[in-house]
Amino acid sequence: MANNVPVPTYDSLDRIYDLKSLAKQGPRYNSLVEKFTSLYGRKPDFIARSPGRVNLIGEHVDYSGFGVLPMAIERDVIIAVATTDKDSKVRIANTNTKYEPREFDFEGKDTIVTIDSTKHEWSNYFKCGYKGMLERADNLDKPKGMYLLMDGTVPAGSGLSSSAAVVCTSALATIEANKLPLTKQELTEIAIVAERNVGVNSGGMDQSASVFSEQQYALHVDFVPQLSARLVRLPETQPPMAFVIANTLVTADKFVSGPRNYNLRVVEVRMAALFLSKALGLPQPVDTLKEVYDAFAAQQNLTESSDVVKYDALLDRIRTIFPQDSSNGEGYSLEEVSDMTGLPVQTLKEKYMTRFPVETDYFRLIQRTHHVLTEAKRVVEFEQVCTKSPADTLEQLGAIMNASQESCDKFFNCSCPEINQVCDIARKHGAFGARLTGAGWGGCTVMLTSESNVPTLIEAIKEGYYRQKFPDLTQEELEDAVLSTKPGSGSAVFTGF
Ligand code: NG1
Repeated sequence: MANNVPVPTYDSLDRIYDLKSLAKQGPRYNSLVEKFTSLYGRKPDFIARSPGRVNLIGEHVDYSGFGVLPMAIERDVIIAVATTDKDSKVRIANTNTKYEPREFDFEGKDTIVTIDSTKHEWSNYFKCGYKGMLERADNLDKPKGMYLLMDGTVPAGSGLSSSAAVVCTSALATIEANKLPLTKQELTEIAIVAERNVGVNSGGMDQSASVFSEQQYALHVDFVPQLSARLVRLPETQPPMAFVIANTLVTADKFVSGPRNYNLRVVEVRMAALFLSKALGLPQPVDTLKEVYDAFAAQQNLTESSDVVKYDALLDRIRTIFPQDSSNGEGYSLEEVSDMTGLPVQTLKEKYMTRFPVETDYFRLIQRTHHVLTEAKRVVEFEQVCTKSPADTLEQLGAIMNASQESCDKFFNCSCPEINQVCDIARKHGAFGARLTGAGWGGCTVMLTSESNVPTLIEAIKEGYYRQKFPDLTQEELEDAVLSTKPGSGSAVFTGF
């Protein structure tokens, strides 16, 4: 796939959305243009657009260096833009009146614009994209002034990457307004770095999915040796497939639960990689399970073999390699990890537990390794089913998603009762597969079903989950909590109004 191409400009919405969505999207775009015109007294020059995303398979494998398979969703952020040469001021408003209009000035080539990341302020996300872009624009002394009106349909804070959608759209609006010659790859790289300005250390999956996706395709994103993305066509099935996303509305605050959840998992898989490199007699100690996987394949002369063969060989080899723990299967104490890796306890603490604190009595290296390797293998298998498209494609893809959920729950312990409940309801109401998506411990689930079953499935989740657990949700909150989507297209500029 060509990553070094400019972001496309379309003059027809059917290049961006599924035909069935046009009846909704057409009026939405018209209304944006009308509101823009009445707000600023002129028509926009163009509309920039980037979508949110959902990860289909490949959970908690990215920080071990393995690839993931997200897709863009239809929900997106669109920004209508007009430019002026009279000044370099940016005026930004939002169709959602909860977000008040803001104005800021270009502060010169060094600062570009000040972003106060201690404040939870919606316009910061626009500033991120704007600043990221202009930092790269060496030949531009004075950027255009901009009039902007934003409309977003990706629910905020739901695990669907609303922030990446805003940052990518903002960066794209800035590129287009100033006629900067940038490719999709550059836009993605800038958006990744730019989002760190609001204090989020993002890995790159979200921005890649937002920029590179295409209708009908998922996206295989690799992180090593460098960030790269490749389109994976989702097969045309009979019945046609659809995805439903349901937010459990249980929020896991990463900062509060990090030491016991996310950050601890990062430490456990790194400890496992170090132990395995020693136990397998690999040429040097390594930090990630992907490095273990690559070095083991080389050691066993499997470099030319298929990925599935390599995963199976490694999984088979490590089945008996971990020592017995002294906690009856709870996991290893720090002292035991010290014996296994040959690093003194103090060194382990400094290496793994200082920058991001972790809280635990036991390190569950066997279970975490099993999850990561089987999940990375499931990414490969999911892609293979998509490519081969057998008669029972939906059943096979669903089974892979269910196996992922089970592994997340049993081996990675990143599910929770609410996620399990939503997945159970889904499977009983026509989902071929259902799993958590994103970090877990709450957040969103994704389900694979047939297009015709979408209303039944959504109603079953509303009835069996939301009306029981969150009876006071407004209609709008409910529509944001559970939604259907198809693999949507990535960033684009629209001029057909
Ligand atoms: P979410 O919960 O979607 O932000 C997080 C990580 C991903 C990945 C998944 C688990 C951040 C910003 N994102 O995703 O990189 O590790 O968990 O697969 O930390």
